[in-house]
Amino acid sequence: MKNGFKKQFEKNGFLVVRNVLDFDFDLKPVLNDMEFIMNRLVHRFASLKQRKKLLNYNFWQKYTFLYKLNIKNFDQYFNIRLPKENIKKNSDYFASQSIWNLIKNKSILDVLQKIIGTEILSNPVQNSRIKQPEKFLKKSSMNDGLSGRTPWHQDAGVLSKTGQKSTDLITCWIPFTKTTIKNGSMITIPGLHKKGFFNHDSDVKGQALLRNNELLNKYKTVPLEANPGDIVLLGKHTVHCSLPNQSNNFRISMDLRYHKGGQPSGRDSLPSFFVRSKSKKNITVTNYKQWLAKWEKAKHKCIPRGYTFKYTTPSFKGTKRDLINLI
Ligand SMILES: O=C(O)CCC(=O)C(=O)O
Ligand SMILES: [Fe+2]
Repeated sequence: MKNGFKKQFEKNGFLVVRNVLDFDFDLKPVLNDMEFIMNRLVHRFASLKQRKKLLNYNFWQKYTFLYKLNIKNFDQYFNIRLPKENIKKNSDYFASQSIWNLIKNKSILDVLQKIIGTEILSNPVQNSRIKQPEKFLKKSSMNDGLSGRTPWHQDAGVLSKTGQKSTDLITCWIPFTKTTIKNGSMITIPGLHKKGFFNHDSDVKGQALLRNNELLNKYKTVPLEANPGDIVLLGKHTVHCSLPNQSNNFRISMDLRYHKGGQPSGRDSLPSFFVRSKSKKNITVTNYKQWLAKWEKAKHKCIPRGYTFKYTTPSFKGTKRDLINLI
């Protein structure tokens, strides 16, 4: 018999599970590491005279100061994943011990196990998102999913063709701040995932964008509001986007992903490894340094071709899988 979590997840395409994580133990370390990165950026980009004052700023003040410096690819300093393009030997990414601990978090894996079973792989499609109030955001970033609004999409849209077909991807969205409609929670349309994968295009930012998404306006959406400690699970066909941050505060989240053992990751050149299995010998990455080594190895493999992954958009050549023909 199906358990309650699985039933709800399959019915709605999403599941909000409350109080899975502990703020001080699981989440605060990631925020501390983000602040550590900011301190390093202060050392690198601020004048000697300003440094002392800046280092005493709080998280938000530091971020705001650094943001205004127009540092190239600023989001990348805080993003878990390798840059999509222009991959070089010294390309950096936010792969901290605190994130490794989250990926392996027992309580997260216990929830996932109820949905996909005991054989669970970490999927390399992962992001961290620091979203300041939209009123402070540069216009050019307003529709950038890492720092602004995330456009309508299904997560299968960021996988390779093989992944789109055969990966049961589960997104585990983790809030580090209270996330509400006002500060840019995600919204979704329950049940629409049952129609399968719709055609996506690339938007101006190169992000996967659901074709004809204006048709969704007639649907009633559900906000995926959550508190630190909660997790939000999404399926690969769950239609979702995120609202603008219209509050005066920051909204920080991370999206980790997992898929079923035996399936491809959908980003074949990047690390994918068992985080839970009945067979102990499947668990080959057991500590932070091994995880980091895997990412570094993947990076070096990607250097000759210059990119780490590409979205395969449009997802379908014809119009048969366009939303307009399916709803
Ligand atoms: O947090 C966001 O803005 C969007 C996240 C998202 O699309 C995802 O986690 O799949
Ligand atoms: Fe998504």
